[in-house]
Amino acid sequence: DIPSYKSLPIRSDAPTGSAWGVFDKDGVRDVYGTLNFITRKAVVAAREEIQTGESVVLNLPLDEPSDPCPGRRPMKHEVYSRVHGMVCSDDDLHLNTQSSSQWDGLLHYANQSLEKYYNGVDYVDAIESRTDQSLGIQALSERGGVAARGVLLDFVRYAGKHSIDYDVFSNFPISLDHIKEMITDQGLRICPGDILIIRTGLSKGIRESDPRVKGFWDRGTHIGVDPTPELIEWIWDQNLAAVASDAVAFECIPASDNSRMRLHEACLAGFGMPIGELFDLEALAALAEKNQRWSFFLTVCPLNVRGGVATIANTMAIF
Ligand code: UVW
Repeated sequence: DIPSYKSLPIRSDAPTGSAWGVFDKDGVRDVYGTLNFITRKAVVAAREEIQTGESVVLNLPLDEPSDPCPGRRPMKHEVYSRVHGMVCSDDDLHLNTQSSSQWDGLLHYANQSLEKYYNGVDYVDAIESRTDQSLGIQALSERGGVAARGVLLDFVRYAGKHSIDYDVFSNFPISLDHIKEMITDQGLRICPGDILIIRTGLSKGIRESDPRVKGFWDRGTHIGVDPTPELIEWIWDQNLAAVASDAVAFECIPASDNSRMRLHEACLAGFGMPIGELFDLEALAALAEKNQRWSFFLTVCPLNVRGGVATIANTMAIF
């Protein structure tokens, strides 16, 4: 009995197209959003995806990209040697959770006019006074982490096949039609509770130290899906648990209508759907191509930080 996008919202105080209240149970306000689509049955079914036993980690090295989004400090790593006077070492990490491969949690982006997060949690309570940490990233650990079926749509492969010439350092918009055609081309089916991953090719540029990675923040144009109303409706109606890509923000910036971050507002604040960004999809794509299979078992073990806004990706795919 999940309402279709056209039936949203179900609460009169909720923004247009939001899922506030959809997953509440017995008067208890939900904090897991679309992760509720990953039922136990869906996890058990997803184990069918494990066939060869090959696994691949989707995290970039934590110090990549070396030039993170402005305002985000790159990771600092210090090693302490001869701790306690023994041949024994510790290390300290100072990092912004969004400077490398990451999952945006539900406290990352609010509905901008209401200044409220998913399910109506208020910005002041969650971030300024810290009196309501219910949507913090710790919630993912409390629910037992994330294990699900993952599907990869490989736009690099698709563009090669269809002779689409695109610049991965521009705001090239990946459209809903592209997505549907990739699903057909790759012989995929999308199931409720799936985590949908789109490879744009940006992680190839980052891994290969493409000089254009430096300064791409100054250019301010970022590849990703074009967040049209039709695309947002499609994402909800697939009952996806989460979306991710190797792009900076999953959505292109600016979008084809010049808007910015509309998908962040719709997914994070509206649906309660985590967004994965800056994933390293190169080894995943190679393995998928070798096996000619673009679905896999996916696990995420998020940082357990009370009231945290995001987490380093800690994501792994198993074929
Ligand atoms: C951008 O950096 C543009 O996106 P996010 O804040 O989600 O990382």
